Amino acid sequence: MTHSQTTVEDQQYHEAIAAVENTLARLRGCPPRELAELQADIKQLEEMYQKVTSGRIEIVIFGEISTGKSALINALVGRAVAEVDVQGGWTKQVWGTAWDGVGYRVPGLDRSEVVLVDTPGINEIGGNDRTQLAETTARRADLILFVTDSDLNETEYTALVELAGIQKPILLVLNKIDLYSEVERVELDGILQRHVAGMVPHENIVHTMADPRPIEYVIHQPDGSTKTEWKKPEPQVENLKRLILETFEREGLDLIALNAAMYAADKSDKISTLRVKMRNRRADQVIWTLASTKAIAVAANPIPGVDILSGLAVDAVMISSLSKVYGLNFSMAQARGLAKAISKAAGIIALGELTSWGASFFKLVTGTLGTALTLLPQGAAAGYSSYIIGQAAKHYFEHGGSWGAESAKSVVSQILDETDKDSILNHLKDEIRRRLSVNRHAETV
Ligand SMILES: Nc1nc2c(ncn2[C@@H]2O[C@H](COP(=O)(O)OP(=O)(O)OP(=O)(O)O)[C@@H](O)[C@H]2O)c(=O)[nH]1
Ligand SMILES: [Mg+2]
Repeated sequence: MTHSQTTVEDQQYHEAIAAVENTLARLRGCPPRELAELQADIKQLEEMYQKVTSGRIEIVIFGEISTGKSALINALVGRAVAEVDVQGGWTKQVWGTAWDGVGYRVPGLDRSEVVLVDTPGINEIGGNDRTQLAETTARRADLILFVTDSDLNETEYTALVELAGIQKPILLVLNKIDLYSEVERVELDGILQRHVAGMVPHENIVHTMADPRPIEYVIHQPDGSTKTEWKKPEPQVENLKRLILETFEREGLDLIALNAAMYAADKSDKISTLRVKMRNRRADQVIWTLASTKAIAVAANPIPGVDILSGLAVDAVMISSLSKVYGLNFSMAQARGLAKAISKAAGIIALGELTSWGASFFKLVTGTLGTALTLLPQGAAAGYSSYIIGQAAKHYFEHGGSWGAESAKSVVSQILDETDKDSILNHLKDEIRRRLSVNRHAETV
């Protein structure tokens, strides 16, 4: 991959290419654990690199089913490249076709081309998939054609709002105007203008006939008689083509440059978000494992005063493991210190207060385990307090090993306020069940 073919002297354009290159390098340099989740992004960004360096402009066509999106592609290209059908939901895949006849190429880029991208109707693919597919396709687009054949319904309006949110130029195409009288067209135009105000400027609304219905022609014969014949009028998409060309002439290079830069920025954000997410997931794993360890240990060691009952050893291991997740390697002594500080700050969680709900919790667990644990609601209390200590420690490590502007006490009470005891206990119960079922010695607890 090289962009040596470019003779473009445009700083913004070269900055955009550099942004894509840097983000690609950042993506490829991610540790293996992250790389596994970023494969699709790397591939997409490589494609974006190809796109911007070769000067490929993508026009993506969105709209509800049967509004004439595929017909519009045929009309623009001038031959039947796309399948058109009266049956709604005909186009199933996003696909593209080169629009050679457009007569535009980004100045200075020899390999530059314009591609028309057809998409399935926005109300065709279900729920999340639809949003996902539309989102990825729209993010690559340099120019969006939104096709409708009447006033916008709610689905169309929502889709348009989403598209407008990604800051790409949008042309609103009112297709099938052969079905409306002149008066109706003017009226519809006014309604659309009002409905898309703030998203699509008036001059970007355009009327087309991509595949008009046949009309009856009267033919005058040489012998003076007349006959009628049904014929399809020629498609009318010239004004759309003109508008597209004007947009390209005005900002062709800027469009692909801005687009690539935004795309790279999105991917870069994604790495950061992924890091936070993965770190969070690992931290929670550590917390659940050790909170359930403590619950079991406490339940199995009912003698007050035994160190394990205070849970300090387990909490210290938890905190030291958490510190590693956040790249801060706490020694066991440091971890103990932090565990103590948090427990002290959390002094409000008195064991007594927890025993009442703890009792019912452990009865549930012992349904499969015999009777030993029934007596020890303290186990549940211990697991729960570990969870709280773990969450507080997480906050501490997320802030680079400090309580930030807050105190340990306010952090802990905030966590307590935000924590739903029942759901924590249920999760803990599942965790304990899971652990006991994989541990064949569990029955002897
Ligand atoms: N009257 C009229 N019908 C049109 C026009 N353009 C397309 N159609 C008809 O509308 C129907 C749907 O056209 P398509 O191009 O398949 O629509 P689409 O938006 O691609 O539909 P999906 O792929 O199903 O989402 C076909 O029967 C076309 O002949 C037009 O300008 N006028
Ligand atoms: Mg189609």
